[in-house]
Amino acid sequence: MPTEILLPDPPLWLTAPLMGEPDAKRLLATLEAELPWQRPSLRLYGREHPIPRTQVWMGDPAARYRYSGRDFAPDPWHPAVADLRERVIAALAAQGVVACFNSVLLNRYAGGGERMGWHSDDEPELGPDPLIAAVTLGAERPLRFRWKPGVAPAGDAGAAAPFNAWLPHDSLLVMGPGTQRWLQHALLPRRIPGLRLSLTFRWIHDR
Ligand SMILES: O=C(O)CCC(=O)C(=O)O
Ligand SMILES: [Mn+2]
Repeated sequence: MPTEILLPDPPLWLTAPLMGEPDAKRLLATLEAELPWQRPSLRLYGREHPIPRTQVWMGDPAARYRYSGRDFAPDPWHPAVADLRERVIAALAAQGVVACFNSVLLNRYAGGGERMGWHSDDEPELGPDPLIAAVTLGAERPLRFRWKPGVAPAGDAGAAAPFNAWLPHDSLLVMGPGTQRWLQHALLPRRIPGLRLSLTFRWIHDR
């Protein structure tokens, strides 16, 4: 599995292809057809805004997740997603990384206009330095990263600049410890047609 290191510290790396065809294409079609994709509204400055994508929160029953003032109870594991979790864990083990995940946020972007704004995955229930594994299926789009104020690496200006991680179909992006502490990421709108799904595997701690 060819792997490209995008950042050494915090560790950020991309593996592709993850599963190969026809598995990746079949998984995309299964998730698209069988999951209960939802578009919840989030409250911002007293107003409700439907999120600019659809999503499913899935995981072990205890893996409840809070963000933007809402509490999401997980859907039970779909067998295809449970299989993918095992594949991701095996791919990481082959890279010398021991990881476990009790939940996954699945995001569905119907086209280039659907998006996710700037954020870090730094909710308290993820723990201080989570490892998050993100699988992409469908349209290749860039996940954009920017350093938080005051923590950009010293040296040439280039090292401190925002950068894109282009995520192809059937790829695995690993955001290692420190990524959420030091960087933000966003899936910005782009004139790139086509459906894209992402599955971000996480470990949710008990509160
Ligand atoms: O769709 C993506 O690649 C990013 C998803 C993401 O940042 C998240 O689920 O927290
Ligand atoms: Mn994220």
